[in-house]
Formats: sequence, C-alpha cells, structure tokens
Amino acid sequence: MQLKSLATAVLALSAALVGASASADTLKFGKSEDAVKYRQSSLFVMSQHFGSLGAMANGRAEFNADLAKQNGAVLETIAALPWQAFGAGTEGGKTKPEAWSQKAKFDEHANKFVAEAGKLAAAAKTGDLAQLKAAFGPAAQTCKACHDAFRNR
Ligand code: ASC
Repeated sequence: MQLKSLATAVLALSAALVGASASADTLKFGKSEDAVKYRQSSLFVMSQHFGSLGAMANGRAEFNADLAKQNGAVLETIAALPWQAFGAGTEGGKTKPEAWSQKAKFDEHANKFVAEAGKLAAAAKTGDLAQLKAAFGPAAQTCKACHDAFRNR
C-alpha cells in the first residue's frame, strides 16, 4: 500500500520533470528553415504570454489572477518547446554560432529558463500578486542572459 503510493508519487514526479525539461524532443525537422521557423514562432508565442505576466508584475496592467494563472500555464508548456529546434545543422536565424559551438552552455541557459518559467507559473497559480512580482524578475533575467550570450543584436 505504502510502496504503491510511493511508486505512484515517483511516477508523477518523473512525469512532472519530463514535462518541465528543456529537452522535450517531440519533433524531427525535415528542413533547417522549419527548425528556425519553429523556434522563432514558439519563442514569439512564449514572449506574448510572458509579457502579459510582466505587465501585471510591473503594474502596467491591472492584476487579474485568472489571467495570470492561464498565462503561466501556457508559458510553462511552451517553455519546453523551442530548444529541440536548435539541433545540429539548423544554424542561423538570429542565433549566434556559439549556441552550437558552446552547446553545453546554451543548454544550461535553456534549462535555467525552463526552471524559472516553472517557478513563475507556480507563482501565478497562487493568485498572489506579490509572488508573481517576486518570480518575474529572475525569469526575465534568464531570458536576457541567454539573449546576451547567444542572440545577434
Ligand atoms: C520578454 C521578451 C524577452 C524577455 C526579455 C527579458 O517579454 O520578449 O525577450 O522578456 O526582455 O529581459
């Protein structure tokens, strides 16, 4: 009985971790341009949901707990997606070559962002503006750090 609930808990935890991993790898891209389009599109959609949370966190928009919760959930889901579209042979777009030549560092940035996006989504779920505010800055910092290192201006 206890062992069974432990096993269930472990399974649920692994599922949660897989869901939050930056290596969600559900696609093979036929063409390099498709990978570029995919990562730009998913990053764009993500930025819109992230921006909505930022507007509430920074007081540019009225806080709406329901909206924050929904945007957090979408953000967390999409946060796992772009990274699979930076595979070998897909160099280009706005990304510096260092994303491929320093792949371990790139992956570390992506993983940090995914972790912070998860924390931001969790904060949004609480319905507490103070928690949203506290989680937003560190998440935005992980966007910026990766852009500074790996995105062309
Ligand atoms: C956004 C967005 C980014 C990040 C970055 C955070 O909303 O589109 O690229 O936040 O500005 O520093």
